[in-house]
Amino acid sequence: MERYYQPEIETAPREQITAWQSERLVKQVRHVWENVPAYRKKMEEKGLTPDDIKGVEDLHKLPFVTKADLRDNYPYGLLAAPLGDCVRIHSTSGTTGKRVVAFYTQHDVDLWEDCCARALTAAGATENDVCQVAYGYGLFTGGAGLHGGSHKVGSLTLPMSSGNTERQITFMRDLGATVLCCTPSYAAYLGETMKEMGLTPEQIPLKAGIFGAEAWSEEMRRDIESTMGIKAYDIYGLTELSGPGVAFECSAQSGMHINEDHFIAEIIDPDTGEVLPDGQQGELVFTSITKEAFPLLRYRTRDVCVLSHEKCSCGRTHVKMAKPRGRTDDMLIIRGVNVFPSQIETVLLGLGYGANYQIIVDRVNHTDTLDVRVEMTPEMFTDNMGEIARRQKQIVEGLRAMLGLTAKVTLVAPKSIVRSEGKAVRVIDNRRI
Ligand code: DLL
Repeated sequence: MERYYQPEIETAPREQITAWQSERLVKQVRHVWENVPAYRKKMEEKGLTPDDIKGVEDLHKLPFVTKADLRDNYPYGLLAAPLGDCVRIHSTSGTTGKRVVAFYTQHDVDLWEDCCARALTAAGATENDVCQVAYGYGLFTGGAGLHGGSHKVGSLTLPMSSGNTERQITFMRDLGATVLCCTPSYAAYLGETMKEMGLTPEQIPLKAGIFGAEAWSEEMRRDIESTMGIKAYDIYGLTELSGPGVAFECSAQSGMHINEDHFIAEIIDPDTGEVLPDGQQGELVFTSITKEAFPLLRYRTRDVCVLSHEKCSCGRTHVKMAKPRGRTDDMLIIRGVNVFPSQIETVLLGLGYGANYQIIVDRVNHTDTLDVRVEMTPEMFTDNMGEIARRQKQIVEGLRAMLGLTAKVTLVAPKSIVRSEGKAVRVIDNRRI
């Protein structure tokens, strides 16, 4: 039977959800207008006052907020609550430019943890579970978010943080951890290490995993599920909106329910800014309607995704987002062709490789080059040159069918590509240097 953390909210009828959203949006617009001069200025530039926003139907009138706005107003410029009311800061893991700093009141932390508790409950966690949190703790939101959610559910929480892989496995076995929270790439690494230690899925106490913070494919899900003998659920979020738990997967494992009582989602055409209908792919835009300290109106996430309002078998009524394909800023343009790293991953996993690969893009004689380095699995490892050449050719053909591009593929020995304990970095684009 499906369990919910907050059934009256998670299964509310559409009219109720829209009513909540309208009421909260109106309040939020007034809140930022009164407390954040930068927002007021942006609205004034469009000739808007809070009176122009009477409900969700007026959302499209509001200006977008972009990462550049966050940078320009760093660190306190978009703070909408008195500093004395704020209790927490988190920050993005971004490596370029200034970090984004997000603020939380106690109320914001509470609502965020509720969202994570919904995700954990949807993955089957209860007060009788042992929940191992192997997302990083600190400025990153992964550790803190799932940790708080796990407390709310009442699970016994193991605050492991990421890294120290053998110790993770020892604790998991000694304490009988049943739920694992970490990035999918770290889950794959943990699974690989368990296999090397000779552990079979039956010897691993886990039953579920909650994996997010980076794009991962269905093939990777199947690999992790079979290695650990678990159900692997996706979870989505971003620091700017709170952290993990903006959306999460349910038993249907076919997209993530967006917590619509806290966030209004839109899909827009990234070039024109036009709002697109359900089912069309575009850039995901969120408005946070319950946050006090750091509310964002129409924030452009750069994540490329599709929304669906189709009825879900789990009974939840909140809109679902498909797995993000990647980010508009992750998308590589190689010889004019748009390439998402996730497409390359799909080809590799489909041919039986793991998620240990590297994509190297360069420009030689004014022409883009695409090199893909792929690790052989221990089972397929060989030094037979004929066999290696056959396998490389097979990948080249798979990539050509998927992308319409010819790549140079190099198979490398097992364990030669460095593993990630957090978000994996798989693309090296030398063209920008
Ligand atoms: O990654 C928050 C998080 C922590 C989510 C733990 C899930 C689990 P940031 O570091 O600010 O926050 O990065 C946000 O990561 O805009 C997406 O591009 C990407 N991302 C997050 N979750 C997913 C996912 C956290 N499930 C950025 N699938 C987002 C694909 C994801 N991409």
